[in-house]
This record gives sequence, structure tokens and C-alpha cells, in this order.
Amino acid sequence: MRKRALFAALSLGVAIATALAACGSGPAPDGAGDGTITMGFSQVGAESGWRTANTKSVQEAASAAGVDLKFSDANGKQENQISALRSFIQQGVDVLAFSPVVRTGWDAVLLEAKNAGIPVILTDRAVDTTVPDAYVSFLGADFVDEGRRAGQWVVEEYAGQAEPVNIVILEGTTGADPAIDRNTGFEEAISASPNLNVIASQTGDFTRSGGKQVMEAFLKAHPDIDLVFAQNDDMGLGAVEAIQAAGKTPGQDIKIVAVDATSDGMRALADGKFNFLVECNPLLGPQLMDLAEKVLAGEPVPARVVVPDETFTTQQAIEALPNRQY
Ligand code: GYE
Ligand code: ZN
Repeated sequence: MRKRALFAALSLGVAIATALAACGSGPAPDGAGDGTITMGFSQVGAESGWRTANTKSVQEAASAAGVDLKFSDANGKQENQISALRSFIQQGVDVLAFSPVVRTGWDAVLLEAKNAGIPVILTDRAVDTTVPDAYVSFLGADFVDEGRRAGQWVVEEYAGQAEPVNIVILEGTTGADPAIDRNTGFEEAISASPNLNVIASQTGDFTRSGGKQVMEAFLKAHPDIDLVFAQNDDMGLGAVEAIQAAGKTPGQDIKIVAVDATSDGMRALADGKFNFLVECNPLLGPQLMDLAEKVLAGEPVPARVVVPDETFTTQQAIEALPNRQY
């Protein structure tokens, strides 16, 4: 509580609100003055292996940093995230962090947080908002670049081949920052290669079952698919099941490029069921706690913290697997 008040004191325009809070008429204190940071964290859900690893990282980093974490799982629904954030504001947490399920529709709640003097840190995914200074920092990967690197691999894989290559895309959750950005980067990378044709693209909602279902439909409609771009491992693994059920060999008859490089994805790559992986590191917890501590201590933080990613071929996956942390 004390640290939140300090942050508010440093934010222009809320000096009066802070003075009132200091006099005891602000939001209810949560162990006021004990110096403990209370963080309200709204998670997307548990849709993927990436998400599970991300949740674990945030929870472990909070306890390691002595941060009192109030964790809420939105089960993939924006309205659940908004009510969780409102409830955290009501409880007077020191800092809010959330991984927005979709990009838009956050203005009202972000304004409420701002008016309450509670700093917001976006983790993993970005938002589009018209609220000025709606958040202090955005910590996460460069999703456009991830899509671009997946596309560049496809370009190189088929370089010099004139025959058309039929590509299908398993998209992430509609309206989610990583789904939009990975599409953008992938399309950009393949756009100069006239033989690379995206013949179908549909959301599998970042889940294994969604990827499987959509891939089954794609296989029925298109007997001639050469390559799948799965916007996360789980959808790619669902596609593996669908391809095998259709009597084809994933990785050979139909190639698969995916994003995340979780251990399940890396195993599929090592086994030759996937052909290439772009990593997306889910271990954001320690950096999130660090940002929160700095913000509440009144120290400057970067508006954008980009988490770097690697890429993996089958050989690289075999080598990296024993030491993977997620
Ligand atoms: O790639 C996917 C998860 O936002 C980066 O969300 C995250 C994505 C990740 O469901 O597996
Ligand atoms: Zn983005």
C-alpha cells in the first residue's frame, strides 16, 4: 500500500487523490504500511502448454520476490478479466498485471485503474487503448517477428521450387495480439514468393482440440495441403493427430511450422513430426516482479520490454531438449 501511494504521488494529476488516500479515505488498505507489494494478476486461462508454464513462472517468481499475488484465471473470457481487474482495484492492490485475452475493449477498466492510482503492467500481450498512459510497461515477445521467422523458414524450405505450395494456417484466438501479429509477420515473409499460397486460415483458439478440429476440416476440404503454420504448439499437436488420423505422416506428407517451443512442441520437432519451431518464452515471472518493484519504488521502467526468442530445427531441438525449462 505504501509503495502504491508513492507511485501515485509521482504520477502527475493524481496528487490530490493521493493526499486523500494518505488521510485514509482511499481504497481499503491491504496490510497498509507493511511494505509488501500486492499484485492483482489476471491470466487468460489455461489454453496451452505455454500458458501453464507462464502461470507457474508468475506464481513462483511472486513467492520468490515476496510479492503477495492475487491470481485470477479468466477461462478465456474478456468479461471475466474485466471483473477480476475491477475486483483487484476494489481491494486496493498496489499493482495490476494482466495478459489480455484480446487487444481491444479495455478502455473503461484501464481508466478505472488509472483513476485509482494503480499502475498497470501488461504481460505477454498488448492492448489497443485510447486512454493516455494506461499502463506503465508492456513485457512480452515480438509476435510480428515470430511470425516473420516462421515465414522465412518456409521461404527457404521451398526456395527454388516453382510448383505451388499449399499452406494452411491455424490461427490463435481471434482478436488476440499474438494471433494478429503472427499473421502479419508470416504474411509479410511469404508475400514475395508467388508459389507460396495460403489456401485456408482459421482460428483453433490456441488449443489442441481446436487445432485438431480445424485441421480435420481442412484435410477434408483440401486433399493437397503441403504445410501447416500453427500459431502455437498445441494447435500444431492437434494437427499432428488429425493428419495421422487421415492416414498421412506429419512432418513428411504435410510439414508443420509452429510457435512457442514448449517441451511438447520440442519433442514433436525432435521426433520429426514438426519441422521448425519459433520460440516464445513464457518465463516472464521474474521480469514482471522486477518491473513491479521498480514502478512502486518510483524508479523509471521501459515502456516496452521485449523478451528475446530463438528458433529450432529438428537437430537443434534434439540438442536443446535435455536442458529445456518449459
Ligand atoms: O503463444 C499461446 C498462448 O500469448 C504468447 O498464448 C501467448 C500465446 C502463446 O495460448 O500458446
Ligand atoms: Zn503486438
